[in-house]
This record gives sequence, C-alpha cells and structure tokens, in this order.
Amino acid sequence: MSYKRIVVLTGAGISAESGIKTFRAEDGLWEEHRVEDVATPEGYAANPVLVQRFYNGRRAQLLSDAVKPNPAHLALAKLEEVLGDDLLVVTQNIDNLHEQAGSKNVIHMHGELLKMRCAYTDIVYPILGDISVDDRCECCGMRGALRPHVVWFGEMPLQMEEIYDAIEGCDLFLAIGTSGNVYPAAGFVRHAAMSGAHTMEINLEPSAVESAFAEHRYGLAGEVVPAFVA
Ligand code: BV8
Repeated sequence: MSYKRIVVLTGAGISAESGIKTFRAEDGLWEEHRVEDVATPEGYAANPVLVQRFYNGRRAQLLSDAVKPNPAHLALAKLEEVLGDDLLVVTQNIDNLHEQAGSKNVIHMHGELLKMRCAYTDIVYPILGDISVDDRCECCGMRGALRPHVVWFGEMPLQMEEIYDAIEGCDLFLAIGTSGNVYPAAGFVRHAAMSGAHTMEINLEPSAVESAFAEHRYGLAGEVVPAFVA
C-alpha cells in the first residue's frame, strides 16, 4: 500500500462479525424502541432505567467471552505496527474491539461503553458492570448522576478538532462498516476529498454517502480489510 497518512472511520459493520448487532440491520430497533429515541438526553431523562438497561445489556455482551476482535480489527492493528502515528482510527463504535485487537491510536468520537461519566462534574470513570440509577457518584455523592460516557443524538461528538486536523493531513480516508446515516461522521469523506485525500468505502453495501467516495470495495469487512491492508 502506497499511502503514507491514513484516517480510518469505522462503524458498527466492522464489529458485526464479532457478534455485535449493528444499528440498521434491525432498522435501528431495540426492545421495540428506536435507537434515536433511546440514545438521546431526552430519552434518558424520560426513562433513565430503560436507557441504563440498554447500555448495561450492551456492556455485558461486550464483556462476554463470545465477543472478540475479528480479522478486520486485527488487520488495522497490524497496519498501525507499520504506520505508527500516521494511522488514526476514528470509530463511531462504543465497543473496545479496536483496542482489544492492539490498536492504540483510536478516537471514540461517540464515547465508550466501558466508561461512565458524572452528569454534574463530567468526570469519567471506567465501568465493567451495570450502572444503576440508584448508584451514588464517587465525586459528588449524588444518586442518579452516573450516565454512560456515550454521545447521544443531539450531543457534541468528542475530539472533533483532532479528527478534522487528521483528516486534513491524510492522503487516504478509509470508511469501514458504516451506513453513512449519522452526522458529522458521515460528512468526513467530503472533508477528506476537499483536502486532497483519496477516499475509499469498504462496506457490505453502498452507504448513504457512497457517491462521495472515489473507490468502493464491497463485502465482509473481515475479508476485504485484511486483503486491502496486506
Ligand atoms: C450532533 C453512540 C450537534 C450511542 C451514536 C438531520 C440531518 C443531518 C443530521 C441530523 C439531522 N437531524 C439530527 C442530526 C444530527 C444527528 C444525526 O446525524 N442524526 C441522524 C439520525 C440523521 N447527529 C447527532 O446528533 C450527533 N451530534 O450533530 O451534534 C451539536 C453541535 C453543537 C453542540 C451540540 C450538538 C451525534 C450523533 C451520535 C449519536 N450516537 N452512538 C450508541 O452507540 O448507543 S450514533 C450510532 O449510530 C453509532 O455511533 C453510529 O454513528 C450510528 C450507527 O451508524 P453505523 O455505525 O454506520 O451503523 P449502521 O448499523 O447504521 O450501519 C452499519 C453498516 O455496516 C451498514 O451499512 C451495513 O451494510 C454494514 N455492515 C454490516 N455488516 C458488515 C458491514 N460491512 C462490512 N462487513 C460486515 N460484516
């Protein structure tokens, strides 16, 4: 591969072969709730028990032995061994499968399932179990202050300045396993193209922004990514 500085944007599709459900395969439904209704501050305020249950269930699945990095995660970690800091993975996913595979340069723009945050102080803590609405927070002692450290719809994604800096300096922008429905992530490809990078989409099927990509490779990420990276 001739590219020197690569930004990879990953979505739920890269973790599908590891057994983690994507959002739109079941048209974004969870326990007959639309994700957009559950993954929002309003949804949390209206029903914190339901929303905590949504994330506690996903955290338990991620922590189970059944969920492991797949060849797509492993191929990106191997590529980082070659490129070092010239490879950045920006993931929309809140699982830690990139890190489990060995990737170090990872930005979780939509937060992380294995972290929780005090709603009053914004202090972030690791969490390897359930969060209950009755838990008292360590930093302020308040009950009900602890929420998943996850970016909900209507909330500002994390580390955006760092992400745009990396996109403006890359010569390849590669999107893997994302439907291109959620902004600002879905707009990164256009920013990369305007900055002169080559752009490629690896997905099961054309995404909502496929026309913005210069190159497309369709198939299972667990097969296409290792072949591309090799
Ligand atoms: C913000 C964390 C502003 C929670 C998530 C109207 C138009 C445009 C934008 C908007 C609009 N109305 C509202 C908005 C903004 C909104 C948005 O984009 N809404 C959408 C629904 C229209 N965006 C936001 O609210 C964002 N914030 O804009 O802030 C702001 C500014 C200033 C100050 C304050 C605020 C925040 C969005 C973040 C929401 N949080 N995740 C959680 O995970 O529970 S989003 C969540 O859904 C994911 O993180 C991800 O981003 C998205 C799911 O998308 P994908 O990852 O792409 O997954 P999906 O299932 O859709 O697709 C999977 C793909 O993989 C498929 O294409 C499939 O074919 C493919 N695939 C499957 N298997 C495989 C595969 N490919 C390869 N191999 C396989 N094996």
